[in-house]
Amino acid sequence: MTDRAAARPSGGSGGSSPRASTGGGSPPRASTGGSGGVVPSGQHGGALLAGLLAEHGVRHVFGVPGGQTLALYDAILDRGPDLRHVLVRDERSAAYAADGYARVTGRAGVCDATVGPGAAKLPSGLGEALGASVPVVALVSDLPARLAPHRYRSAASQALDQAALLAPVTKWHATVPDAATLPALVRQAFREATTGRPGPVALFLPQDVLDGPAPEHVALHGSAGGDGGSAPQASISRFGSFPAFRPAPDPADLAAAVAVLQGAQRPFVLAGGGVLHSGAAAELTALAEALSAAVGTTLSGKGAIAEDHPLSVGVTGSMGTAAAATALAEADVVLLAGTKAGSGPTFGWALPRAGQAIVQLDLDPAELGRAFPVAAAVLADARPGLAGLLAALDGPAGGDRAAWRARIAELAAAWRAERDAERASDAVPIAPQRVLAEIEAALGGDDILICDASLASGWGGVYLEQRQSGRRVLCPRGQAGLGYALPAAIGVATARPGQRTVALAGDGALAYAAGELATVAELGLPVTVIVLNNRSLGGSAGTGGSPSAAAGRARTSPTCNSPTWHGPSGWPASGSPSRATWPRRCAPRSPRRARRCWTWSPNPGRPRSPRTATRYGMALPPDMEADTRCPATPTG
Ligand SMILES: Cc1ncc(C[n+]2csc(CCOP(=O)(O)OP(=O)(O)O)c2C)c(N)n1
Ligand SMILES: [Mg+2]
Repeated sequence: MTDRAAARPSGGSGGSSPRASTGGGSPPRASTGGSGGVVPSGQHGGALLAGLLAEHGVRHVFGVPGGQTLALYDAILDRGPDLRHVLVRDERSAAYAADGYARVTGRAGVCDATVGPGAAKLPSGLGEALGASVPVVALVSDLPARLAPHRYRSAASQALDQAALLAPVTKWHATVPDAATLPALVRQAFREATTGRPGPVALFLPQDVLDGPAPEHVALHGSAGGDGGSAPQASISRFGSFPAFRPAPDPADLAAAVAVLQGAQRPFVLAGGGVLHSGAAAELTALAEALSAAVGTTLSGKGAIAEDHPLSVGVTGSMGTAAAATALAEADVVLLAGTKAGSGPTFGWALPRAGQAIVQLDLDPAELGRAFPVAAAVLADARPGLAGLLAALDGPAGGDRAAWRARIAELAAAWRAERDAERASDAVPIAPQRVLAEIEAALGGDDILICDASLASGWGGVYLEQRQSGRRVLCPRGQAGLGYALPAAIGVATARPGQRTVALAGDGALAYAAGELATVAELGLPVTVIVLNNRSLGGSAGTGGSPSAAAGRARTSPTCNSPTWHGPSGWPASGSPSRATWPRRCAPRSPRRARRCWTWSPNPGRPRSPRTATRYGMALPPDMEADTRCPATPTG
């Protein structure tokens, strides 16, 4: 046992003694360090777990300890600096940090939480990762076997049914029954997280498994050590990254998809986060060029194409650009690439609409045709899928699309002109559009902007032009929970200490994560926090509604984000058509009024007509208002 392990209180808040539960086996010893080799006899389960993390290429673990996880903490210390623990202020932050870390590294993010109250903080972050298909491995301690049967009578005050709590926010979860099974289940956890559609997983680790002796002679497959002569290294380490495999498309499916795409006069590609997960921006751009297709992205897919590319129309949907909305409405064929095609980017599934042929490419077979009926479907990882489509194009695609290219250029130019006029604002208090222009000017190509939920995502998605492809702007679109940006920035900055990371949050969102300011300061992370303070929970008021949509025309800015709508004063400027419809009691002019804002609700019980749907966050092109397929609810 290391000194640290020897000194720690047995059982911590769980109050159990590891020796009691494991029969007082031989004391765990310090690990050997390094990332491979054979776990020497006499080590504890925590050391074995740390070795298993290392064999998957894990460098950082985000979390908050409890008495039940200290063996893991000991082992991480022993493996430093190759493996480091990042102590955050809240397990929710740990999960968000692991999510941000995964999004920018392409490796599974890892977080830890202790049994009961620690586990209870994880669902926000794991839910975000589930919705955004991000691989996060949550290591959650559990009661030791000795106490587990007493869960029903509140053993150790931590008698939570953790599996039931985390099941809805994980792709897979398992309890490790004993140390002998630990290697297989840790490896399965990474396999589940990074294969197919990536997602979060939870591994429940009873305290006696972590504290008790590890099995003898477990071979670890690490980059720095031997593999004990068993499985080749790549077979395990690849599951630390995603996509762990890149399924290739079926040629017959490619041919069918290409037949639809080639017949298009006005093709549009809607690219989602799957394209970035796959690192397929180059393939997407090449295909769009070959097709002369307009390219819009979801917020999660921002960066799938450089936004100054002549075919780019920016972000689509209720937090998107007018150019994207109009191009999508005018297209005759739409390729959905690596996107769930959820309500946000599709205007509540109103676009694409009936009559527009849809081709869908996705890694998850269950996605194909889920949101929209499709004319052709391709099951593949985005990179080989897009490359396959390009290769299958037979000669010049669909004849002359010069008119469509000109139309795309016209829409993009009009949008940019309007955007730039807004960004040039010298209003005081400062308009968010200008804030984004300044951020754009200040950031280098590799720097990262992380937007919080609510209006910050719309501002960042639309008013920062990302001129380099790749994942440079992160938005929490999996769950859209407030409080994402700062902890995710901790994950990003930990992964990329050489780059600048900017967290952009509303005043409400920052309050969720304010404790993490101390983490940033303590660790000296290169994180800048910018608060868009409108002194209100602006976006919660029905996602703001769209003044111009209510007036029957397409928006030219994020639906919910016009400063005349939700600006720093929180009060619509005179002349806004929204003035008549916006509930005046949500104007946070005074603290008293701001308080009322917290309780305002857009008649949740009342069924919504298409018109009210547009008022609560939809920005449809002019002829679309009566064709809303689903009165979408706003998301933060
Ligand atoms: C954890 C969580 N709780 C509640 C919501 C609902 N919600 C959506 S937007 C919003 C207001 C956000 O206010 P702020 O962060 O100040 O941003 P603003 O919209 O004012 O720019 C709320 C409460 C949410 N998305 N997440
Ligand atoms: Mg606010």
